[in-house]
Amino acid sequence: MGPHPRLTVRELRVRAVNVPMPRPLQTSSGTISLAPLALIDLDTEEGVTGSTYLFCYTPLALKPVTQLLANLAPLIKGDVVAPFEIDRKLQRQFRLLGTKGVTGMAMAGIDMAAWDALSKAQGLPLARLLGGELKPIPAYNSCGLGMIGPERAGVEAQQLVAAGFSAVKLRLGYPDVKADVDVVRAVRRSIGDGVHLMADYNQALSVAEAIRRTEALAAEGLYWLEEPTLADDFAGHAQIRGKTRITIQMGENWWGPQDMAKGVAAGASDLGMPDAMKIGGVTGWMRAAAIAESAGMPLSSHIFPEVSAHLLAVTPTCHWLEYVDWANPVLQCPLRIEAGHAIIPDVPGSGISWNEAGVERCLVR
Ligand code: SMN
Ligand code: MG
Repeated sequence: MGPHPRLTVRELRVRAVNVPMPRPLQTSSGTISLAPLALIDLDTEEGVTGSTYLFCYTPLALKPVTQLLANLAPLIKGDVVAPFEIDRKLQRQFRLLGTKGVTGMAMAGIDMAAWDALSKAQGLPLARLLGGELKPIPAYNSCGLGMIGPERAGVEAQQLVAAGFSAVKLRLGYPDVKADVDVVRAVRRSIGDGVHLMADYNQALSVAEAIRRTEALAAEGLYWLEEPTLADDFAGHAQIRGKTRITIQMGENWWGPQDMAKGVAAGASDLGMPDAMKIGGVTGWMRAAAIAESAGMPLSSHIFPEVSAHLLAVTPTCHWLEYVDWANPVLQCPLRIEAGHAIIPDVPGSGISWNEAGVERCLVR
């Protein structure tokens, strides 16, 4: 093999889609029934295109995100595809505005697309480009189990396990703790003792209420309890963690590795689960993985299963991949799950390419 060319940014193309979710997700902080995705294609002068998507949470944020990406395109046009350098440039660009929110999302999208292009140019799966191997990653099924009450949750939990998983995640935050406990018991009865059960409060509780509810849930065998209180309240999470035997999980709302470092320093959680977008793309994740390694903190992923599978493969404290199927209708090759593990596709890049017919169906014009 001869030397490979340096890649140069030629164009950034962005599309907006609202993808209907097979199972709408009722969380304590609102229901999500559409996946609002910004689809990003970073074209290079050398003919390689890097692709990725961003999850915008609400259709209200979809256009602002794609618009910001379009505004950034001229800024990086002609730049070498060197994610660290692009990150440095955009961090400086947004120093005054800040990089939490839409700005950080757009930056992460560019970063993930750039890494996808780099690995395609080398003919390597992203995990291999980063120095890893294509190993199966343990995955839990997070495709449903919103706040749908004990009866429906019991039925749905069985369906999620039947898809080949040995772990599922349940959303909590009912009006009272008895209702939370009832749902947990209904799901446990339905899946049996051999399946791990994670639970997620999506920031619903005050610290005092969280301490009361963790007492009531302590004997229910939960594998972890996620975001019992406000995500940026690290001291509050540390207080809750100090009072319960339940393993506390958080991280989907860490905005970049520095934010994560503060949470780790505060002892806010036992476990971490960065979101590939909010943590700052592949570049941000690699730095987060180093923080987790030095803290001895098991690291799971938050949504974005396609790129997260590659990232967990090179994470020293790799724990669980959160499997969601929300982007599947717009993907040419959805992530495969076998025996409860995500199978990293043996193709150049992250394995994300568009099912154009699906994109057309969901396109927001
Ligand atoms: C979640 C993820 C994505 C959208 C809404 C809620 C949830 C999770 O917090 O961890 O799966
Ligand atoms: Mg969560």
